[in-house]
Amino acid sequence: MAYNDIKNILPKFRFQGKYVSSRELTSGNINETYALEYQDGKKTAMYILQRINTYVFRDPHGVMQNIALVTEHLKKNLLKRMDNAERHVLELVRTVDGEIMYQDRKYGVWRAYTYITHAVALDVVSRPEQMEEVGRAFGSFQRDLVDFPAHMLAETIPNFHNTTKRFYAFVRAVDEDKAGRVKEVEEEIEFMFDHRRMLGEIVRLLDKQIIPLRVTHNDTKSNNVLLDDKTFKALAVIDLDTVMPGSSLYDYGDAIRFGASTAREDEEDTSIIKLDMEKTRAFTRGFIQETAGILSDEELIRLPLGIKVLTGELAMRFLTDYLDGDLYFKVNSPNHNLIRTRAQIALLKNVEEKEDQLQEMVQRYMTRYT
Ligand code: GN1
Ligand code: MG
Repeated sequence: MAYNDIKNILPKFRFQGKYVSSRELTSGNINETYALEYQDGKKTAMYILQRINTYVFRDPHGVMQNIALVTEHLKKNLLKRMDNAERHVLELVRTVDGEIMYQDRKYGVWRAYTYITHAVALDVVSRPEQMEEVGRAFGSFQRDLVDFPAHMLAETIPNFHNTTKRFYAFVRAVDEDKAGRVKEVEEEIEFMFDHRRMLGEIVRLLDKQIIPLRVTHNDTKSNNVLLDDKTFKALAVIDLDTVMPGSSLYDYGDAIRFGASTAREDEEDTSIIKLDMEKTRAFTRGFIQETAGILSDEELIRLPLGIKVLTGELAMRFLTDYLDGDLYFKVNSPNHNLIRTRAQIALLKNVEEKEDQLQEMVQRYMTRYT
């Protein structure tokens, strides 16, 4: 039960009023997340409480310092174009001691936010218009961080999207075969080897400075954006744990991989997994419009590469974790990471078939919007 997991943590934060109820939110793959309701006189106050996964985030204090800096910066830029940024940026709730997180040997590391109400985070994007709003949200996020001093950010997960290093980690997992699963996944392993060169392409472009390093979100799933629950207009970007120096191609590619697929990330029936071109176009419009004047032509023409690399990267990460015995991602069955791997491979195959269409789309929007 949610309450038992968190009852000792609740008094550590500056939540206003009397505790009423809580429920666990289960869509994230890494942290534990709870929605809390408090009654403050006549007002209902809602909060988000999270336990940070310290297997994944080895430096939780670095993560929280990044978030404090980034939210402050976003707020400052948002207030230049709106009177009230309250529903547009996450706001941390401090601990009773005024700290940005609570840490305890027994209970782990916790942080809290005020809950943005009347909002939805979409695990599945059902309409192109919603996908365009998700594109707008990540595009303006990129724009609002363009003047952020990148050297202030801790690298919360070193080499997070470094697919070259991730390939070595994958090869190591195959060699070690810790969970004895290699024999079941020969085909998937071969697929990754066949895609090795493509997987390293963004890393090479960054190394050669053909495309720039920017402050990026790095986890741009549609459910990391809040939309207004009536108008479906973009409100705020959430899940800022991996905001770090990265590439615009990562943010673009990861968002399409997740939100423009015809199926969920863990769909078992791979025959129904395709890239939805209408949603892809919608996201791309929103993203390119918001980043006009910021992204270089070298980046824009390579957005389709972002989709391939990120889809391949996730296939490789899920497969690596499957081989390691499911240490990193939360799983709800012993095969969950394998199902995810196969789904990403199916999606990547379809993206490869649509490369010409994708290239044409980007050219068209570049002429129209930049
Ligand atoms: C994780 O925490 P969540 O569910 O938003 C992961 C992402 C993956 C995603 C796949 C820190 O994101 O990189 O793309 O799962 N986050 C981390 O669903 O590894
Ligand atoms: Mg998330």
